[in-house]
Amino acid sequence: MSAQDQEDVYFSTNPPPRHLEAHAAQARAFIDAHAAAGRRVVLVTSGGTTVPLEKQTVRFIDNFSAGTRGATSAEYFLEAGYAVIFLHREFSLTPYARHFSHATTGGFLDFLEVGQGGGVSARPDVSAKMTEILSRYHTARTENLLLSIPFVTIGDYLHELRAISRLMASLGPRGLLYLAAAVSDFFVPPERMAEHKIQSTDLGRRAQEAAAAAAGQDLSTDNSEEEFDNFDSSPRVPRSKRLIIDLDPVPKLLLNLVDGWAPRGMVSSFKLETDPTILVTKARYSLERYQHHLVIGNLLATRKWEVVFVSPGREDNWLRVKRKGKEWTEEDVKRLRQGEVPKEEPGEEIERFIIPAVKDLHDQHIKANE
Ligand code: PAZ
Repeated sequence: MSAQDQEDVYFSTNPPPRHLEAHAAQARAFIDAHAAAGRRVVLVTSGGTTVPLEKQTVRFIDNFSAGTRGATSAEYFLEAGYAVIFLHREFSLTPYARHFSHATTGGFLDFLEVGQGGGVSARPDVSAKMTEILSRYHTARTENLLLSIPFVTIGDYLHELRAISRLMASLGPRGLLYLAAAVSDFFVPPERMAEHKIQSTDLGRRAQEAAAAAAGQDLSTDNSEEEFDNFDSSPRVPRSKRLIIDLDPVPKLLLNLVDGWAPRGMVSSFKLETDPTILVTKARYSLERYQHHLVIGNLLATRKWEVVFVSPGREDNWLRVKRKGKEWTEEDVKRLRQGEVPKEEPGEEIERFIIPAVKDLHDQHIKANE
């Protein structure tokens, strides 16, 4: 099947999210305003996509991503003069709020206190930091530089990504797509998805059958939405004891994005691996397969310490953060590259280095294509 056929099949069989049209209208207005002002726009995708197991979803498959990379990158893009569309997993980390919303030392209420006059104020020890971050946030909001659009499922994400990328096409080479979301590779297609909560016991199953019988349906022969087993072969242990999830591959739509949705924009994607021996090879493979402009490789364990830029016609470029009070030795770097995490926390945010390096490549992309 051609890439276009795969796209058509996927989008015609997987329903769009409820707010797609409203989100697209917001994105269009945002892009038009910034294009008119000659400002660059970046689409940052962030966080994990869920894979629902039921249409009325109680259970879903998820992944580890909290959206740190995307939310942090969005802040640095704003600092670098970009307008940012932040397409993110609902309730994951967001720019600026991230400094207080997901702190390991407590929730955001822990940063506040009731003053003597009864009003609420920031705790004195965080007041300066909060003032500075709040002021950056207010600038982004009042100058309309940050548009946040949420998604939840893999289907929502792909619909939103296509709609917004197509709008980004009007920016030509000045549009930048920075795809940092952790996107599921597998999903349950709608025709094999249970309508209701999957039952774990015979009792639940019998109750569903009784309800179906009362409604004049026979579930034993009917392969309708009430049939929750999405696996084709006959199970060896009773249904009441097992849940077999048979997932289809999510179509690889990056080629469609690069060729069709935003053909003149700069497209950079991330490649996540856990095995250090395959990271660069997989990043290069991705670049060759999708013919885009940049793959940023990172290892799960060391992603806050080091990344590698893989781009056409250039040497691999490793970016690494400084250590607190120490220099990197050759031996340290070797261990890091093998996925060994230093004991201390990173001395700074690696996005501080990633974003200027991406911007540099974007400058070159604009020069070559405008
Ligand atoms: O959200 P986070 O900061 O915890 O993780 C970021 C990341 C590892 C998901 C991102 O850097 C990334 O590699 N995204 C692409 C993942 C993929 O290969 O699909």
